[in-house]
Amino acid sequence: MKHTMRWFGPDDPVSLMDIRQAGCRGVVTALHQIPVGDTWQPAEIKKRQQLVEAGNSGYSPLYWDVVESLPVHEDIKKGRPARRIFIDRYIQSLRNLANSGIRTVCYNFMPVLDWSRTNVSYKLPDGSMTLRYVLADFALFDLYILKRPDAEKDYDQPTREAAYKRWKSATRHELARLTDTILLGLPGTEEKFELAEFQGLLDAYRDVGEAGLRENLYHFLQEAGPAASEAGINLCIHPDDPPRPLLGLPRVVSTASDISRLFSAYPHSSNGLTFCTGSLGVRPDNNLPQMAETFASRIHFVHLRSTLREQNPLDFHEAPHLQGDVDMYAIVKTLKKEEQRRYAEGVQNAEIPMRPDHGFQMLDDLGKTTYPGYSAIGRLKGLAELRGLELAVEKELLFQSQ
Ligand code: DNO
Repeated sequence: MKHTMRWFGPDDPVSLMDIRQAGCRGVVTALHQIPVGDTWQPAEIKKRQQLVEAGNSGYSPLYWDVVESLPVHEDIKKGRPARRIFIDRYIQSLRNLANSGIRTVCYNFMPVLDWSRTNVSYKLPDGSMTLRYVLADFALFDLYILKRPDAEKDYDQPTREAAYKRWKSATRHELARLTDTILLGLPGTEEKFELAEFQGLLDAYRDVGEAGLRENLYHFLQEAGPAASEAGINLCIHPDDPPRPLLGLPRVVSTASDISRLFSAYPHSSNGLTFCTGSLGVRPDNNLPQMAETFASRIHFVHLRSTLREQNPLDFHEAPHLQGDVDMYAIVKTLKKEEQRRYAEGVQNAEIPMRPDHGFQMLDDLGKTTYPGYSAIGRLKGLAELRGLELAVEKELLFQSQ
């Protein structure tokens, strides 16, 4: 696998030098400064490429390998008439990226929110910090802070009771922190949603529903897919995180069946997947090793990370990369076999870009402010472990083939 790291751009406290020292060559980045829905112009793309390549001096030269993300405008997700304009711009951005030599583009189709957690600094007994999602805290926000109409029916009695208890005992500071965490804007931005406008954003999906969101995703793929294929771009959709509906919003990229359906909407290999083990692995009914095998030929980008379901199986926190509920060995083995198949068949760019997804905040990073999940040392630790696993799997496969 090609080892890559995410870089949020010039304002990222983790530097390109850090990424170089981690032993990566591929950089995963995006033009976060461009408003969602605007075209990524060739000059802006070039500028970022030059920035990434600026410090290159022989050993471990860096290059912009993967776009994460080229965000999809909400009007496309909602199927509004204006989607025509935004899809055209999206296609233009894809062409501009392809002309600059960038061929892997990650995106997601989660309405309003990207990934969601209830705590981005959950302290573990050893003092390191990780990301956590507790359903009762989410319900607390939904029922007592946002006060979303009809929210009650989305939670069972024990969750509602737990949410009420937590709400009664929480301090103002704790409630403010929870609100801020849930309203975090898109990754790579400092922006947050405002509580007052948030309900309006959710309401706009009331008439879309699950079937509508699926239709809109398939429409997007049928329009943008052929342009991607023609330009030689691999689109890779990122699954929902967590993989279930939130705040009354539908989510349609959470299970194996969701993924099969979106592949059939435009059955070309450029309509692919970001195999994010941390997102998909939260659901016990997602059999990850099996999904990796089923979808292997359509996996164009990999996020490796593990989660651990807690006593209430709807709660989880992010675990060390090789621990938790994800069978990382089985997954890495399937991905390595897929690479071998691609090599054998002479597929161009047979190596699959992989990044260690998230990492604990630990050691010297504890005092620093970084994007949640994206401090340097925790990700480096994850990457180091994954590289070791990969090497062992490689040797095992070699041994088996002799
Ligand atoms: C979180 C990330 C996601 C991902 C987007 C892709 O850490 O994995 O925010 O970048 O969903 O569109």
